Amino acid sequence: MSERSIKEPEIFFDNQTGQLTSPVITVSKKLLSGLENVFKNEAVRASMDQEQVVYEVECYFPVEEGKKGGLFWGVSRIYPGKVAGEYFMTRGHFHSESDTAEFYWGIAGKGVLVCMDTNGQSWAEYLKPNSLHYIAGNVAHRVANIGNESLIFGACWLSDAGHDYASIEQNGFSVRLVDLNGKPTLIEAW
Ligand code: PAN
Ligand code: ZN
Repeated sequence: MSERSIKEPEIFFDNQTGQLTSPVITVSKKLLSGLENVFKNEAVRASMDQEQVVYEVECYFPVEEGKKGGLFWGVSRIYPGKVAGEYFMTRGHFHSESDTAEFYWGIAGKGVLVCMDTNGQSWAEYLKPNSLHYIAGNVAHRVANIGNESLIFGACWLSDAGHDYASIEQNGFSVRLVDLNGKPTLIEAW
């Protein structure tokens, strides 16, 4: 009988803190300077500290982008803050490859996931620790932090999904999430 070795894992994910530990992580940071025209009040965004980090994403890409059949994994952290009453949020996107779905799940903090289909119909749901969200293909998705602490959520998507930011840059979402008298409120944007 020959003995085979059992490998130690190289990648760790802490479900409580969102800490991803891997020899191969890709980190991207979005500063306020990189979010031109994302918030309704562009003048206020432009007048704020442009070096402020709004959100960052740590990703594990086990295969090259565009490869069919692979999976990507990421953890996003949105810092608390607002631009003229509108909560700090991700840019949001459709996937470039039509009909590629994604899972999001809440890890820490309080947020709202805003979705929009290709007809401009929007809906939103709270994203909180342990909540699980299936985002169907052809549905644009964005997350806003409605709390006073960092909002952390995980994501898993197909390696050939790609990101289409252009449609959202041109038209935005049909709803916006704003603080109205201390309450997160979804309002029509179009
Ligand atoms: C997520 C998002 C991440 C950042 O990993 O890419 O939360 O949001 P934006 O990409 O809209 O800036 C995901 O949805 N991947 O497909
Ligand atoms: Zn996505």
